Order: sequence, then structure tokens, then C-alpha cells
Amino acid sequence: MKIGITCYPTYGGSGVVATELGIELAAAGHQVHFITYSQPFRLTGREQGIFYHEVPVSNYPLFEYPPYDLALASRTAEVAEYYDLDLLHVHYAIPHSVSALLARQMLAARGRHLPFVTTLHGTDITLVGLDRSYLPITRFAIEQSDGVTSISQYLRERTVKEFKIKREIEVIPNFVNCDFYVPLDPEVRAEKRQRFAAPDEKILIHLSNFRPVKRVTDTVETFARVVEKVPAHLLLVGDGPDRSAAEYLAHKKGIQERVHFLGKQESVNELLPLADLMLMPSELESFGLAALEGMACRVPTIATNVGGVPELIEDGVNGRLFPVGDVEAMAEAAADLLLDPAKLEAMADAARKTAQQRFCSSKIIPLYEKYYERVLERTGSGVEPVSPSS
Ligand code: GMT
Repeated sequence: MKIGITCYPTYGGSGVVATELGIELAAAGHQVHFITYSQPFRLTGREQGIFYHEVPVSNYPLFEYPPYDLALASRTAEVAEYYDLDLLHVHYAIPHSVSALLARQMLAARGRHLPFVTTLHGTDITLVGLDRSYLPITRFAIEQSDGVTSISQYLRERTVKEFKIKREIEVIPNFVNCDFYVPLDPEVRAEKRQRFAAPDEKILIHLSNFRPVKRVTDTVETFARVVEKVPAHLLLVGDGPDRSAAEYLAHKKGIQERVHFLGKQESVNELLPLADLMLMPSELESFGLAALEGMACRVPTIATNVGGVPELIEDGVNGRLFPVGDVEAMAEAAADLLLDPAKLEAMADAARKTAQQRFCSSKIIPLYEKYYERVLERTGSGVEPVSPSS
């Protein structure tokens, strides 16, 4: 298939999922065209079968708000026509599904059919989509999509309830490449950990875009309580609006030497396996991709019991779940695990097993392929399989 993908190309779960999906689809033999305002950050531009099309947005002085969604619709229609795309897959409903709808209509007027699939990721529904100014158009674009998927059961139910959507929404969970996100060989791991911690010290990690919903200061609060019991270091990977609040808190608590702000990192698969535990105290997560990436590297997560997280983490088996804001309980559980190596090892094994058995890209990518085929069949634009001789 020739598939167009639109997403937010910057750091953020939906962009990561869209990019990894494109990489996996290209590896499976499809032709993938990314249509976004900048190259998705996990792409090198050298991947076989992947093409990138930048969306230029002109900044005429009259435009206080340059109309990116229109530029995106226009560029999508062009790319679809020139490269003969079979299908478009947009990640994050706002504004991508609206631009896709416009592109589909523009092409229809020229006698071409471009079905599009919208994948809902979370804040497009739970925060942004419920803003009155965005709700009607988001609901319309979701209803008009040729296919809609959500990354968890929770998000599907929340979309149906809050948006009163009647159409079918397919749950296709997030995934991780289990050959790329892997535990390290113990000797290599011990050597690499020395960059951050002494051999007898533990390492905790947090990975996010530091938005308020991630409650990064709860991560620091939790860690401050852990170091009272266990010598440890905290790696904070990512950047965003709450970084300075977290830095201030680390100084206020006098633990700044133990809290390492690493900023945005491209190869998180190299950092995650160094940790013993991940902290994800979010206010809400429709899935919690960071936790899954950690689990694939044998790092269990102390998380909040919110949204779609229980679909990934089973409390006491492959991680721990607590109410939002309960930093005391999260710290106690973390210290308890760090001081009980056998318990931590069992949980680390279970975490990797969950990632492998349920969320590996090898299991999830075929679900997307089958879904695309169904959408193409339903909309009357099925792609003929290419015979080896043709
Ligand atoms: O959480 C964010 O701030 C970013 C957001 C995104 O779309 O980039 O993340 C959402 O999508 C991720 C990938 O599907 C999920 O793993 C996150 O749980 C989800 N975030 C929320 O629901 C808050």
C-alpha cells in the first residue's frame, strides 16, 4: 500500500507512535509518506520506503494565526495525487482529521478517492477536544473519518461517552519494537550506569514532555522520599513547561546533585535499560507509551491508576499503581522494590514479558494493516495485491 501519515512531528507520544508505525510499515514493504511541518524527530531521512513532505505555512503579515490546517489539507491533496496514495492515516484528531477531511473532498472533486483513518491518542479527546471551541469540529471530523482507531479501551469509551459518537471505533493498542527496546547485557549495563551512579546506588527514570498532565513535580517529590531510604539517582528525560518547576523543587529539597535533567533525547532506548524503576505519576494517560518502552527494557513502572494505564500495568505483577498525587505511597513502593532485589527482578521479568506477549510491533502492526485493508474494501478502493511477476 501507499500510505500517507500525518502527525505532530515533535516530541510526544502520538508523534512517536506515528513515526514508529511508518518505520514498521515501510519495513513490511509498504510505501510511507509523512506529511508534516517538520521531519518527525525519530526519522533519519535515510529509511528505505519512507518519504517526507514538508508542509510550508506562509506567514503573511495579515495572518495573526497562520492557517496550518489549510496548508496541511492542500499539501496532503497534492501528495496523494502525485504519489497515488491509497490511504491517509492521521494521528491526533485536532486539526489533522479536519485537514484530512478537506483533502479528501478536494480530491473527490477531481475524481480521486482518498480514504482516511484517524487515530485518537488522548489529549485530543480528553483535553483539547472537549474545549467548546474545538468540540463540534472534532466530533464532525471523527464521524466523517473512513476509519477511527483508539490506543486503548479507556479512550474509546471516553470518546463515545463525551462526544456521543455512534460510529465504530477500533482499539489498536500502542506498541514497541521489542528488538530495539531491549534490556542490556548485565556487564555493559553496570559499566554504563557508572555515568550516573555508583555501583551500590539505584537509578530511577522519568520520561515525558513535562506538561502539567505529567505531574513532573510529583516525580521529584516521590524521588526525594525514596532517597531518604535508598541511595539513588533520578534521570529526567524530556523537556517542557514544567521543567523549571521540577528544577526548583530539586534544589529546594537539596537533592539537585542526584537529579539529572537530560533534556530531550533521541535514543531513549539507550537510557531506559540503565534504570531500575520508572516513575510515571501522571494526572491522566490514555495509554502510557513511556511505561511500555521502559517495560520492554525490563524496567517496571510506578504509575498512577488512571485512564488506560491499567490496560498495560497489572498492579503488583509488572508494575505498581497508585492514586494520583499519592507521592508517599509511590515512594514507599519504590523503596520497597529497590530494597528487595528478588521482588524487583520478578517484576522486571514480568514487565518485559508483557511487552513481548501483548505489545510488540510484530503483533500490533498487522492489526493496522488488516484495518487499512478493511477500510479500503469498505470504501470501494481495495488495493490489488501486487503479484511477484508484475
Ligand atoms: O501525553 C501527552 O502529553 C502527549 C500525547 C500525545 O499525543 O503526544 O500523549 C498521548 O498519546 C500517547 C501515545 O498514544 C499515549 O501514550 C499517552 O498516554 C497520551 N497522553 C495522555 O492521554 C495524557
